[in-house]
Amino acid sequence: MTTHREIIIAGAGFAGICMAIRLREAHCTDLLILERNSAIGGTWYDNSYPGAACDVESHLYSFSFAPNPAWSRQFGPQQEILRYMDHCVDAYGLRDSIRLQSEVASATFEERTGLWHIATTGGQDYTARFFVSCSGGLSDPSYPAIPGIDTFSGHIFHSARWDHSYDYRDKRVAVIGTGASAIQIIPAIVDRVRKLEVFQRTPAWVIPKPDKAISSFRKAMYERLGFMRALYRWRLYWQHELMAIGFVVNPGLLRLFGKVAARHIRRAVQDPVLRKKLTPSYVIGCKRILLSNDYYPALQKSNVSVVTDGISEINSTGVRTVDGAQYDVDLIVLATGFQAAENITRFVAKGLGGRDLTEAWQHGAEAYLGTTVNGFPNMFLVVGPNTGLGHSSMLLMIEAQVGYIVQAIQQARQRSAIYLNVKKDVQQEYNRKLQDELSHSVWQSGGCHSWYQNKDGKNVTLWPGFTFTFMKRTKHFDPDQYDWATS
Ligand code: N01
Repeated sequence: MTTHREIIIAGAGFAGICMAIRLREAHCTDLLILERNSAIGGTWYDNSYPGAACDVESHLYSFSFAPNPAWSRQFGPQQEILRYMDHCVDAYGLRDSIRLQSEVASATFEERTGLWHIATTGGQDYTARFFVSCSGGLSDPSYPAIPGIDTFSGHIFHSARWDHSYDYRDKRVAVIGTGASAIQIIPAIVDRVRKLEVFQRTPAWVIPKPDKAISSFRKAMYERLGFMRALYRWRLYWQHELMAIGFVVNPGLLRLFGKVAARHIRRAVQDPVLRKKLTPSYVIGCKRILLSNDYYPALQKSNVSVVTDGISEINSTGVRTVDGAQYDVDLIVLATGFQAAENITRFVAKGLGGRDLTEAWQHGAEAYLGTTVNGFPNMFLVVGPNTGLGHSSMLLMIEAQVGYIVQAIQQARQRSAIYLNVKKDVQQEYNRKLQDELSHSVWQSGGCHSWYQNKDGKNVTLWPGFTFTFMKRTKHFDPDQYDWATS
């Protein structure tokens, strides 16, 4: 049996929840969210590893329309963020509009009717006039292609698929990778494990994390005096926006952060050999700047080794490096990141003339305003190509995209359109300018390769600028940028 809804949303993370809330407010109530997990939360459900917390302040990393005066810390822990998301789902009456354990496998556009046919991996079929992909930029783990990985006889899992049934206490543990996830996991487990081998391929720039508990007094003040909370959010917003100048306008300005990071490592790491190992050679900002106060202290504990020789193989008992050293372990944690620049949608999408989205994106994913793709009418992407941020809260971008999509759907309704399709030249020109701006950024010129880039080195993930510029671009939906099919 096929179920029809006017709008189907894939994913119940921050993007999907925001999309549904705003659509309902705009009286678009015939909608359904299909979520692959058995609970809502998206990346915040997946990433439940020990120590998981936000690295953007919670008063900024929350919806502008649903403030939470009760955040316990500057940087909320994962469980608290999930509770906030659950609260939003209930407060906005979305619970009944979410189908859990419903993973979108394919979405196929039918030109005659202007409908999307959506199939889930569980065999359910849906049709929808509008299809919104909110499947997230960081949802599919990247598993390293290390020879012999399948032969390991111990326990092995990815950081975003943490096996909580496994007791790692008093075990020998290897963590592969030293990115944002690893630097939270390592301090959280170090005192419980017998031995911790940290396999670092490229060191990250790490600056102190200005994290602390928010006092009861401040929480009460934010509760009673909403403008004080709003003022605080406003301050955080501009503090983060200033960083964008360094990322895209003048990478030289990042030198200040470079000094902070260099001082941090000088003060925190006494051993010159270890300090050298942990000091990156690329310009700060080229890869994500990490925030932590306990990562360097954790690495200096007596049960920890930082291994910088490349991994040659994983065998049945552990990890072998190119110098021939063998590290026998009970558990391997793959903190190796996500497939962010490839495989941007998590399902097969076929647009006009049966064209496959993967084929359309063979030279790198691109969209107009990160939201619509020529040849894929009535389809919208939240957190689509080049909407990611290196400097601030993704929720700012999500809210901007969602507002734009609501306007597009309202326009289509008013015109009784069968479909709207972004013009090819509009998309091309937009991306030409965008890539031109990116070419001056630290992400392209800073001397590193990061998950921001695809295999050809093209940056398909980040927005090259201030969030307010993106907000301005998406504030008003311009119907002239689209071809309209009407009956
Ligand atoms: O992943 P990463 P992550 N052999 O890609 C290494 C967000 N996030 O999960 O740098 C050996 O940053 C790889 O080495 P290299 C945030 O946006 C947010 O940590 O490629 N090593 C790197 O060290 C973040 O940027 C929070 O040389 C291998 C690591 O694995 C994004 O998620 C918390 C390897 C991967 O680091 C991803 O972070 C956590 C191999 N074959 C994450 N392959 C918040 O707090 C990869 N590596 C909000």
